[in-house]
Amino acid sequence: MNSQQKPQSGGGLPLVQYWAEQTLSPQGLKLWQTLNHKSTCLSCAWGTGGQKGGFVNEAGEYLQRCAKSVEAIAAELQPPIKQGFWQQYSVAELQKLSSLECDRLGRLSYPLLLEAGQTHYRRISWEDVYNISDRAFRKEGDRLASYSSGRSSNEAAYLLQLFMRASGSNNLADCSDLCHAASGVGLKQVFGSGTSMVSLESLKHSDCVVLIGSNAPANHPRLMNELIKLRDRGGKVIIINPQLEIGLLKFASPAFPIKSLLKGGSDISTLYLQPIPGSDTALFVGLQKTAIEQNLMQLDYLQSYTEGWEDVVNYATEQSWEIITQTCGLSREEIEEVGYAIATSKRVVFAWAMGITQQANGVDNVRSIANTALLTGNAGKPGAGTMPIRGHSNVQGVGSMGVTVRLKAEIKQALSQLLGRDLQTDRGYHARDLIDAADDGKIDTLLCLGGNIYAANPDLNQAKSALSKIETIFYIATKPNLGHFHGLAQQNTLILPVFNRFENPHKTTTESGNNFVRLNDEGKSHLTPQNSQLVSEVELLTEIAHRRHGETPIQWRKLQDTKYIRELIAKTIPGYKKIGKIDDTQEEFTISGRIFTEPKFATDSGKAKMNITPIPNLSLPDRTSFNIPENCRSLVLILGSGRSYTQHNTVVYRTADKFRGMPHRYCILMNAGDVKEAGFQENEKVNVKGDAGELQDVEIICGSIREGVAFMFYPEANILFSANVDRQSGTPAYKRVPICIYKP
Ligand SMILES: Nc1nc2c(c(=O)[nH]1)N[C@H]1C(S)=C(S)[C@@H](COP(=O)(O)OP(=O)(O)OC[C@H]3O[C@@H](n4cnc5c(=O)[nH]c(N)nc54)[C@H](O)[C@@H]3O)O[C@H]1N2
Ligand SMILES: Nc1nc2c(c(=O)[nH]1)N[C@H]1C(S)=C(S)[C@@H](COP(=O)(O)OP(=O)(O)OC[C@H]3O[C@@H](n4cnc5c(=O)[nH]c(N)nc54)[C@H](O)[C@@H]3O)O[C@H]1N2
Ligand code: SF4
Ligand SMILES: [Mo]
Repeated sequence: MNSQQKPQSGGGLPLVQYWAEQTLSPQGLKLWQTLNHKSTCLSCAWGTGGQKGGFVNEAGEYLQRCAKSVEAIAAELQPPIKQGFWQQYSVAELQKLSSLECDRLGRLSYPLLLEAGQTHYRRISWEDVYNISDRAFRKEGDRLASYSSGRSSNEAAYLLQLFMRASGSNNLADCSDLCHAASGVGLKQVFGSGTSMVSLESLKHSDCVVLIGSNAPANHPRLMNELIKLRDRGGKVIIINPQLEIGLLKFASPAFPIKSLLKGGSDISTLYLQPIPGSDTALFVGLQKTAIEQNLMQLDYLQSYTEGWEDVVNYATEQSWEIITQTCGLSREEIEEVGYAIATSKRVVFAWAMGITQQANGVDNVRSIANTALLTGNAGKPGAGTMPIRGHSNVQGVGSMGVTVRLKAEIKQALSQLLGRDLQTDRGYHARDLIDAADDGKIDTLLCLGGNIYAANPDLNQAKSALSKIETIFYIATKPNLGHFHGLAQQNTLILPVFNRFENPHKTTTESGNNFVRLNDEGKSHLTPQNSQLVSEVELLTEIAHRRHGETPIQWRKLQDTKYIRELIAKTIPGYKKIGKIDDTQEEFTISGRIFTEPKFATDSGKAKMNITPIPNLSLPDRTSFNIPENCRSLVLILGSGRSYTQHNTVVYRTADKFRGMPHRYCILMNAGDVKEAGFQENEKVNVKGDAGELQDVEIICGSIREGVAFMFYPEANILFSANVDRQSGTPAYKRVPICIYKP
């Protein structure tokens, strides 16, 4: 694919084609039924769907389902993996499969066990599973751990943490540790609440959105409708991203068919800045400096509603423009233009995703955005505020339920009472620490509620070897993934098949990124008792807990009726009171205490707490530290690893990314100037080396990316690097990885 063939807008035809292919396929009818099922979309946390039907967003607007949603459902509607498959293929053979091939095997349909010394997974009964779990969880609490992903329900997540805490463990690692942890930590420090303060309704009143480090056209497609509407009402969209993502320039949304057809899409960005990766704090200090120098800072607001603002103002004043511009690689004029646009808008929403959080200074990045919002009076009023754009469809709910190593004091107290024991919450392994702890032989048992802890982590070889030191690993999943074949335990690896969200035999709930709780109806699976033995996550977790802890202090089996779990949630989780009655009222609701429409925040004093955010000192190793052969063409680059619209995290659905013109998974997107200057050519195959590994035959693709920067797909790229980790949040710096490309 050459650059002329790349689409001229995001969204549009490639996605419509996909809709058509899927919905007209033999499973098309079931797909339509599922799209209309009253449950939230499986894919991202924008939260489309729920009680009003599959196509409705939180504001009750229709036509809000995107192709990603179809893709996720289509994958779940696959037939069960063929009888005899597990006897036929050894693990060594299964390890050769790609992510896409793993997913295409079909649905998992009965429990599987791989024992030490065996070459094949084999079918076992649920009774065998519970016997193994009973032994595995009778260990010291510190040596037990869980990992979870954001597709499970609030109810399953609540049970997971209750069971782990009842077993004496605070090792509740979660995919959010690799994702938005920096947002939670940073926002909590500033506002006393770690989630978005903006509701979808509030977003509709904004006159300026600053979208930072997010590829929303691919990853949160229905957010684009809000940006299109904002532009239509004369508002501004300011993009901050080292890569020119085509869908951020122009986006063709099916919700606006006329514009899509006649104009090839709607204009999105008003201003687009391409900073050096990892430098956003410098840019935001520059935006603050602009507001201060141009007398646009909201002094009355700062004095009335914030603390610590003097330090922040002094810091921004003292930093020279030279330091700021050198660090972020943008000119003073560019920064001032954007700073002026923000400071003169009336209601600004600051929204961000992984470009901000997956950095060695992720928490500082988040706080520098919050400081900028406060300095311009843009927090705590309708249409304005800070809005982390969350990833997995229920990742935020999983965190709200207490699946975290940083348990809120109020939840801790309520849970201690419920469990009749003191909870250990001082220590706990988040996702990165868990891999290191396992590597040090400190973990005996790991329970994975979904996800792919192996492929989501940096340094795949380390992840593999660390997991192999754990005695027993339980993978609760709907479909096979790379982790099931590479992340093998020392003694017993179990894969346990469960119903997905739209199949559960009971009601469940989920929480969107904008704090809206949805109710999901009971459903039915296309897998029948004749060809499968699925259980619900809730049934599985309650049974494991019952076998381990009996009936005291909790009657675990009673919780198989999820209504009782919701009653416990209502009693113990802040802001969730309404969930206790949701079965009767059917009323979906916004969690209380999180959306700030007045400048009174959730801190002790009610004021926002501002602190300086140091400008990072960024550097890159030179080529000698990569130990590559001398006298070959080479170039050191900053790699950002992320996703294509045709994958969902570690699960690849299709190989090409048409929007970026990347025809397959082993491509490296580079700036054409860099390619030329270092003596390479587009489509040439090169070696890519990081501090932990190397990939060969990676094809160079030229794209709209800042000089000195490259982009590759994860999880393939995770073999390359070990990643710096943000000290404050534990998030790996997946977006600023030093690499060297060379031609041996
Ligand atoms: N189709 C699809 N949708 C998804 C997912 C998926 O895998 N596929 N995953 C879901 C999940 S779990 C998540 S967390 C979200 C992720 O959603 P995003 O965060 O939008 O996705 P990423 O691809 O990780 O990259 C985000 C953007 O950050 C930019 N970036 C890189 N470095 C920097 C930097 O230093 N500064 C700035 N300002 N920008 C930078 C990249 O160019 C890229 O455009 O998507 C969710 N939705
Ligand atoms: N280099 C690099 N690495 C990254 C990132 C990056 O940008 N760059 N992003 C990071 C981010 S943001 C995230 S969130 C993580 C993602 O990390 P994870 O959440 O660990 O990974 P996923 O690929 O989303 O997990 C998918 C698996 O979940 C299982 N699953 C799906 N639905 C269900 C269900 O209903 N129940 C259960 N029990 N299982 C289910 C399926 O088996 C599927 O294979 O990766 C991180 N890793
Ligand atoms: S925007 Fe997100 S929640 Fe909405 S339909 Fe698409 S994937 Fe689902
Ligand atoms: Mo994520």
